[in-house]
Order: sequence, then structure tokens, then C-alpha cells
Amino acid sequence: MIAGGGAGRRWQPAYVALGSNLADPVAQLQAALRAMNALADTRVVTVSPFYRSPPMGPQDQPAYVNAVAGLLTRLMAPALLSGLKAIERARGRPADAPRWGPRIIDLDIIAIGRQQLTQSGLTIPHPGAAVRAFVLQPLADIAPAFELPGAGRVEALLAKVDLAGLQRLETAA
Ligand code: A4P
Ligand code: MG
Repeated sequence: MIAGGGAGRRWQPAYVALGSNLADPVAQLQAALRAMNALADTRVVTVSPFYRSPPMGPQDQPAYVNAVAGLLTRLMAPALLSGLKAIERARGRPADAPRWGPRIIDLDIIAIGRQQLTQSGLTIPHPGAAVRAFVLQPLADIAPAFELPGAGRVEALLAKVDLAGLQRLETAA
């Protein structure tokens, strides 16, 4: 197989958090999952159940639907981020959408293997992952024993967060 731009040599496990609270969120997550699976050098291997969750941040916005996907990827972190940003744009998310405001689709890289990196525009693991119920619950559904680098085991982190308001949906990927 010929590697695409930004591809590294080895396949690595990665976790991506999906969130949407506009324009049929469940359908948005499903479409984003298909698009992620179509990224070069990337396969979606597993998907958590979908959850409805109350908005973090400004409260005058609809509830979110959240999930986490487990990938295998050969992309380096910046290339994976560009691929995810391209999917967000293709789904119609404006590039200048307000921080923590309502969004058609948000794709955040939670972790890539054991990597820890901070560079302009990219922090891995995602700084919010270790404390957000809407990330930890779906991540624990697919990878309870995963060690979030610098933070701890997913199931131990999950035990510390408030799960009130998180509602598992029947619909899934
Ligand atoms: N960036 C840095 N590190 C990463 C990473 N690991 N993954 C940079 C993805 N992006 C990363 O993100 C802003 C910039 O962060 C990116 O351009 C990238 O260079 P963004 O997705 O464009 O903007 P944002 O999502 O508005 O900001 P932020 O800080 O990522 O917000 P969050 O943390 O994503 O929170 N409530 C519920 N219930 N569920 C949600 O999913 N999401 C948010 C947004 C607010 N409230 C929510 C939810
Ligand atoms: Mg984001």
C-alpha cells in the first residue's frame, strides 16, 4: 500500500470524540463516522454507543449527541487533525464557529496511542478528555483499560465524574 501525505510507518490506535447538537445530531455522527473511515490510512475499528448529554458551556443551546470512535491510523497527529477538520468543513461547520457554541459536528482527537504532544493548535491527549463525562463514558464503553497518557486509566477517570444527565440512546453507528 502506498502511504498518503503525513502517513507514518506504523498503524496506531487512536480515539476520536464526536459531538453534535444541530441538524439531526445522530445523522451527523453517522455521516462523520463514514467519512472518517474513508480518510487515507485510517480505519474506524469500533464505535461506542451514542449518548445524549446536556450542553457543557453556554446553556442556551440544544442537548448534544456524543460518541467515541476507536481508529487505527497511520497518519501523524497533524495529518489526522487536518482530515478531521476537512470532515467538519464538508459537513457545513463554519470555520469561525464560536468556542463552545452549537455545532453541526465536532471531531476531537482524544488520544493517539501513548503520544503526549503540545504544539500550536494541537494538544494530545485532548485536555478536556480526562474530566468530561460525555467523553469518558463512551470511551469506557470501548476501551475501559486504556491508559490516557498523563491522566490515568479510563475506568478510574470515569469513576470520578458526574454522569447525571447522560442518557444512552438506542440508535448507534
Ligand atoms: N485542537 C487542539 N487540540 C486538539 C485535539 N486534540 N483535537 C485545536 C482536536 N482539535 C484540537 O477546536 C479549536 C481548536 O482546537 C482546533 O482548531 C484545533 O486546532 P474546535 O473544535 O475548532 O473548537 P471548539 O470545539 O469550539 O473548541 P474546543 O475547545 O475544542 O471545545 P470542545 O472542548 O470541543 O468543546 N457539551 C456537550 N454535552 N458535548 C459536547 O461535545 N462540546 C463542546 C465543545 C462544548 N460543549 C459540549 C460539547
Ligand atoms: Mg473541538
